[in-house]
Parts: sequence; structure tokens; C-alpha cells
Amino acid sequence: MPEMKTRWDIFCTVVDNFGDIGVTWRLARQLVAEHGLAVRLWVDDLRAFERICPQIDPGAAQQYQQGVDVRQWPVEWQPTPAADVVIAAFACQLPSAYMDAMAEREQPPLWMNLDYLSAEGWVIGCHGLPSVKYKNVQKFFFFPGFQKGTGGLLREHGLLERRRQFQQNPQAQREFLHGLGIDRAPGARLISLFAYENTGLASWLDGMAGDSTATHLLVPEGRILGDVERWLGVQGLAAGAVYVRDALTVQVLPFVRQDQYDLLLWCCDFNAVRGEDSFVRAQWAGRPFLWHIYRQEEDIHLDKLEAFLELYVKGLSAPAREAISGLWRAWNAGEKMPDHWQSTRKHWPELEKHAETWCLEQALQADLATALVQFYGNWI
Ligand code: TRH
Repeated sequence: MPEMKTRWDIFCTVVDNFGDIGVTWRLARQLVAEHGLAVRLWVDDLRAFERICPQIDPGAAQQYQQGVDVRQWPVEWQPTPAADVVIAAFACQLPSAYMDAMAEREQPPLWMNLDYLSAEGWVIGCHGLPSVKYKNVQKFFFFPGFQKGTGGLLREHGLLERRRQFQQNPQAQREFLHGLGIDRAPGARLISLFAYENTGLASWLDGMAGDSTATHLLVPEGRILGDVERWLGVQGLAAGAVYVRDALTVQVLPFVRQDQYDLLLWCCDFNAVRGEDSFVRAQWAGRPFLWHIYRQEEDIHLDKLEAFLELYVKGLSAPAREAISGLWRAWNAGEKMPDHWQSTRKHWPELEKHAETWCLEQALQADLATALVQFYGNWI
């Protein structure tokens, strides 16, 4: 008789943007592909899902995508047996009938909350601790993170090797960029820009336009386009648009599939990223990057920004440390960028080397999917 696969249910409510679905989809795929698990992914907004995975049929109540059983999380919950492991992503509230189904199981499931990523020190103390209980079912905190004692980061098996091969293959990069309609301006620095609205952008674009080195800026369609339009003095920017202003070429890209976005990051010399998932992917790209953190009430996101910076800049020389920290702080405060950009450029070789070292150091940790599977193994 074939061995029964362990069944996992992952619940995702899309609060806004693409991070919630971006993280849970990545995790679900990896649990299936690398750990042979039976995974259902419950998502309340299949349209957001479709943006990062165009194969999704937003009208389907159930569909298989890359081995993951994708379910539309219905407004009216239909009774369904609870899985062996239940992950509530980012503290989303499970349907009460499903919680009862968990409690009714002979052996209660392992119930975990997959939390947001933070580099703050307290995460280490809280990772893996019991949280609330529902009847006889105990919930646990599961924190991703950068340090030992956390749940680690999502990283697919062989990712860094694939990245290295791609980065060593100029032809493959050219072909990929061509597919997106990109003809890299000769000698130009290639930068990708994925960010929230930012009042500091105009000054950065000014700085790049007036620079001695050419820059080719790639902007996937999204929230930052309004700021780009204002700077260019145009309206209705859409994928395919290309504008040249002195040393700066600005090109709008379509929003690509999640796995293609990795290739874009791997092609670029510098990546501006945001939120949670693209932030991690930029680190696996092994290239210098700029993080636009997701804004939170009472500016608590600034503590998270500082906590990450504190870890990230270790090992850099004092001037390089100051340059990159200054750039990140200015970007997140919507302040003027050119001086910080110039300082950052002065330390480019050091920052490039550091990005690779940081990436390799982070890859020494167990990846998040493996850590979850191990957590379950220790729990049963
Ligand atoms: O979209 P985000 O801003 O998501 C945010 C954060 O996760 C934040 O922490 C959360 O609280 C908030 O949502 C609700 O940024 P993030 O996390 O980088 O997610 C973007 C996803 O989109 C990521 O998986 C990469 C993917 N993506 C593509 O697939 N194609 C693209 O062209 C681009 C630019 C991104």
C-alpha cells in the first residue's frame, strides 16, 4: 500500500499587495516539490495570486498548480477535514468550523502561525513558543529570520547554484532580458525598481540622470509608477514605455511571473525591493540592494529597518556601512537621495563583495520550509 503523505493546509488572506500570497505560494510549492507533502493552499484573493502566477484560474474553487492543491477560501466555509499540519500565515483568522474540525481530530494537528519576517532580536526568543490554544489544539509561533534560533528564510534547493550559473552566462541573461523587451544600454548599470510610492524618487532619478555613468532603470508596473510619471512629466505609463533623460534610461516592464522576477534580480547590478518576499529574493541575488520596508503604524517598521541594517552592515568598512545605511534611511524617509547614492557608488566593489558574502552566510541556515518540516518532526 502506498505510504500516506502528510497533509498540510496553508491559509492565506491577502491583506494588500503581493507579499502574503508571494510567501505562501513559494512555501507551498517547496513543501510539495522538495518534501513530498500534500499541500492545500487556501487563498481568499485569487486575482492577486494570478498576478504572480498567470496560470491561476481566478474563477476556480479548486485547481492544481505545480502539485499544490489551490483552493479559493470561500466566504461561506464548507466543512472539510483538518490536515495534519495547519499554517495560518501572518496571523490570519481560520474559519471557526475548520478550528472545530482541528479539535475533533483524534490526533490534533500541529497548528502554527507563520509570522512576518523581522531581524529584531526578540524574534529568537519567541520562535517556536506556544501561542494560544483552541480547545485541545495548541498553536505555535513560527518566525522566519536571519539568525540562528529563528525559522530561517525561504530558499529553494539549488537556488544559489542556479543563480550562479545564470549570472555566469551573459547569453542567457541577454535572452531573458530580450524576452522582456530590454536591450541593455551599452556600459549602463542595470537597476530594477520595485517600491511603494516614494517622495525621494525624483531626486534619485535626477541624480542618475546627471551621473557620469549611464543607468538603465527597469520598473515593473506598480505603485511607484505615479512618481516616475511625475518626474518624466508624462501620464499613463505602461509596460514597454522607454524614456531617456541624459544618462538615465527608464523602462517600464510588465509585472512578471514570480520565478521570472528572480531572473530579473539576478541580471541587475542593483535592486530596489520592498515588503518581505522581494526583499529576501534580492539577498539571494547576491547583489547590492535597497529595501523599501512596508510602512506600519507608529513607525514600528523603522525599528525593523534598523534591526536589519545592524546585522547586514557588520563586516563592512565604516565608510561603506555609513553609505549604505544612509541610502536606506533616506529612501525609507522619502528624503533626497543623490548624496547618499554618490557615497554608495564610491564603495561599490566592497558592497558587491559583501552582498555575496551575506548571501552565502544566510544560506548556511536551514531554509524555512525545511525548518517547518523539522519542527513538525520534533513535535510528533
Ligand atoms: O507586494 P509587497 O509589498 O508585499 C507586502 C509585504 O509582504 C508586507 O510585509 C506585507 O505586510 C504586505 O505585503 C501586506 O512586497 P513583497 O513581499 O516583495 O511581495 C511581492 C511579490 O511579488 C514577491 O513574491 C515577488 C513578486 N513579484 C512578481 O512575481 N513579479 C514582479 O514583477 C514583481 C515586481 C514582484
